[in-house]
Amino acid sequence: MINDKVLSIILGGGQGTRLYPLTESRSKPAVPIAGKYRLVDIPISNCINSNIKRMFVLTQFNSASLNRHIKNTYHFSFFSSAFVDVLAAEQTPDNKAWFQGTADAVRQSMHHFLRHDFEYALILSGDQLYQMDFNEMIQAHIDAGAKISLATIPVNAKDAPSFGILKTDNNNTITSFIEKPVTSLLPDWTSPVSDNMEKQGKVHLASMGIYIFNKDLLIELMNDKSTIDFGKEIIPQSIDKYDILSYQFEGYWTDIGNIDSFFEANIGLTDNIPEFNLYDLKQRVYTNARMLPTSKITGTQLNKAVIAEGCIIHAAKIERSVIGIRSRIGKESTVINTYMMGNDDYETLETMEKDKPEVLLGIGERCFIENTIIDKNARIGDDVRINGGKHLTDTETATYVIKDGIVVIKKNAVIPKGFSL
Ligand code: ADQ
Ligand code: ADP
Repeated sequence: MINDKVLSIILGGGQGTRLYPLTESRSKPAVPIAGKYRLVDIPISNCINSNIKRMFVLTQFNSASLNRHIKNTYHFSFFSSAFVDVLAAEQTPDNKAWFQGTADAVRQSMHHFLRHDFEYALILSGDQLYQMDFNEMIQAHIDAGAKISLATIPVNAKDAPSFGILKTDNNNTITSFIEKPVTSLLPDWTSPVSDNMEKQGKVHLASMGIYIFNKDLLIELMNDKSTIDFGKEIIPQSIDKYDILSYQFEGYWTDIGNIDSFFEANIGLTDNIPEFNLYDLKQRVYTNARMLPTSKITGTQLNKAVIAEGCIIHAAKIERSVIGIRSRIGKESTVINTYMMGNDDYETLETMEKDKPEVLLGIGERCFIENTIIDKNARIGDDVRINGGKHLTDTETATYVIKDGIVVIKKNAVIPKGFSL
């Protein structure tokens, strides 16, 4: 079986500045998405669904929540060779630095990979939402006799400057590649695409940041210590030297590496037919099986609400929002266009009596919250009004950040009664 020859390497994130403040106290793979999952569950689930069961997650720092999540979630049989190992940037006598970029992260971890028997390294980004059968890509890689393959997708001119853009010949061999081209260069970087893609203006072929390398070539490339990134150096420098296959994908795929796209991807799950299908039992998304109680909802008008387990909700109205595990929302509150991540624990009557918190966990009574991400364990007092939107300018305080009009309430933040934004 080809998938036995594959080792998967998940790039779990650099400094994490683009998703700040969600990455202030956790590593990027541990960022909660869709009410009950974490970012890392997406590439791991795609691997499991493709029967690729040996995975490394490379991360800049080792967060307790990431390790706990992996340990609590991915139990494989004692008799299986499957594993998910987290490798954090480590200081060694000859390397005192953090991972400088994606290729550097792989280089610094090579000695861990080489302990395993594999022929192909499947390198994946940790911040993308998609469902893909990697076996088809691996088979295409083998059939084409390629040394490197890139998964590619047609994108429009607005999105193209965020990606590596490429051109191919008739055999889907990549002939040129440019990392994040400026808009003025785009007219020279179009590709033949299907009629459906052309109709949507998606005429530029982008790298999805999903790579297959033959093991021997990866070892050779990693010996050159001057290369830091796959997109900036390894791929452009390899074009003229090796056959690189473009494996074109036309399913749903989105990069969720910044606050705006992260927010849209989560809120998109409330659509009638979301582009990302969490209900496909053949392509399940796995996560920690928490055995939470069901959600209890009283007197709430719900419209396009995605509500995770264990919530206690008395709100007046929840619209186009994702409400995460163990969320609590008080009476007469309205939540619109919001992603509430939920809580790590419940506040019990005993702890409330003992700690006498001024503001309870979750959203209080008579609040109005719109266009907001509420990170885990936040406390939002009664009569709080948060009206996010493009009218707000980017800013940061101790308890929240505004980015692109989206208000992000920080993890564990306390927003006092009557606060208004
Ligand atoms: P970007 O996503 O901008 O472009 P990059 O910032 O290198 O590239 O991130 C790729 C992945 O690696 C992300 O999941 C990121 O979190 C992770 N990562 C980044 N630095 C890391 C580090 N030091 N240690 C561990 N993980 C790290 C890339 C390609 C483009 C392509 C897009 C598609 O360079 O060519 O079009 O992905 O999204
Ligand atoms: P989830 O996947 O449900 O978000 P986490 O692993 O982040 O779970 O844990 C949620 C909370 O549960 C943590 O913040 C912590 O309070 C508690 N917890 C879970 N497992 C442990 C553990 N092994 N040790 C200490 N606390 C834990």
